[in-house]
Amino acid sequence: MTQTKIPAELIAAVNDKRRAALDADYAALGEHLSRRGIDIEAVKAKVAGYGVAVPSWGVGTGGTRFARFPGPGEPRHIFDKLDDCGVIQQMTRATPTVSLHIPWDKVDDIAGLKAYGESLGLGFDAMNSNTFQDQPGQAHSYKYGSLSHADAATRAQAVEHNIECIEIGRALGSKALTVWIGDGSNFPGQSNFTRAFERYLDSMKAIYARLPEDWRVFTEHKMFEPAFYSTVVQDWGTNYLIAQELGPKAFCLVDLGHHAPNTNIEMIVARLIQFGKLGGFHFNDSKYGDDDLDTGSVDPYRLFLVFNELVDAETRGAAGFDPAHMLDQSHNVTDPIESLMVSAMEVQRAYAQALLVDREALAGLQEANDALMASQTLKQAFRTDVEPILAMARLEAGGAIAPVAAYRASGYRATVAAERPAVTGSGGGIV
Ligand SMILES: [Mn+2]
Repeated sequence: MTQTKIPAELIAAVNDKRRAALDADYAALGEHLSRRGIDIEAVKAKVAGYGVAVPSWGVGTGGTRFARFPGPGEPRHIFDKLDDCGVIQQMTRATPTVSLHIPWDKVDDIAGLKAYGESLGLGFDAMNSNTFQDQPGQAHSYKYGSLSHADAATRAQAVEHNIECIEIGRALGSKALTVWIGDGSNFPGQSNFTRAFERYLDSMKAIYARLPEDWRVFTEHKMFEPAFYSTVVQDWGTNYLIAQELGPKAFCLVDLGHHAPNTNIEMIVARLIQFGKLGGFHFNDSKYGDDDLDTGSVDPYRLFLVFNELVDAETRGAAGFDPAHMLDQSHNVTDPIESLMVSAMEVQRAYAQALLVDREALAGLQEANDALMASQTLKQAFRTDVEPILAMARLEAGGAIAPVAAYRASGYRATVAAERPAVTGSGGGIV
């Protein structure tokens, strides 16, 4: 029996008030879509089957390098974080898994953690290692790098940490490890690009050798920060080389915020799919850099265009296509639970919109070099308000028609604020 943090009767009461309007909107959209030759039930079934993982660190208030302004009821540890993730899943029915960060989420009783997740209806997605900050009592510092560090003992320590993440993940039922390193340089000449990358590859090969048979490893590129002149894994080209060097269990992870402004990310996605190396996503949004804003909050069209490539690959049955979907955001001025619920729905929305693209028509327009109508074909799908499909999928799965409204009505934040005394310095936020 799944434990629910918010009474089902409360969600049902809030839903009841919106039910008639939803039924009418769903019927109207169904009629509209059927004129376009689209079966709304088929789209809804796909949306209902879609899930995106919530990052455990996302339920705490994030921060910038200037300050962090904690909110009330901050989770104190991974069990509190799982409670919050359980609420997000209960409301949206779009986030069945959680992505953990080690050592922030490390516990002695891993079996107990797994059971607690299961009791909330949550599974465990990709494990995230952390060699971008030092932990208390650590023998070697990562100030000048981790997996690519000039010192062999520091590299060995970072490799060992990643292997530990695999072991913990294995006990939790996870099937993937995500590796992002902060390694790089702040000054021209500080680091030898080639030697640093050689050392990184050697370290990653040692980690790769310890991957269980049914596991994948995702490497995540990032153009800058915390290193401001160069990073060792700076772009998708380098990331692709890594995946190629390591072998068939290695894939590239695309964090939407880890590129230069205006980079054509959907095209990167298409390339990685074509060559069988798209591992997955960290969804977020940005205006200037790695802003880690809520997914779809700044540029929902870009998110749609990414999903357009994913649905294209899904439709044609691209070989080895099985990307992992995760959110990776930092919430500075919102209630993290609200942001994560809205973001999960935004990802679902982009998926639903991409499912509406008339792919046969689009292919014909592309062949005929009809640029205007080809772009209009995408726009027609993007402009369609698919909210009734998402809301109906949520309702039928036991979730909320309007998750934020139901969550606010529940008073969950005030309840946990009373139960959880404010803590300082808990791992969480700035990634
Ligand atoms: Mn990320």
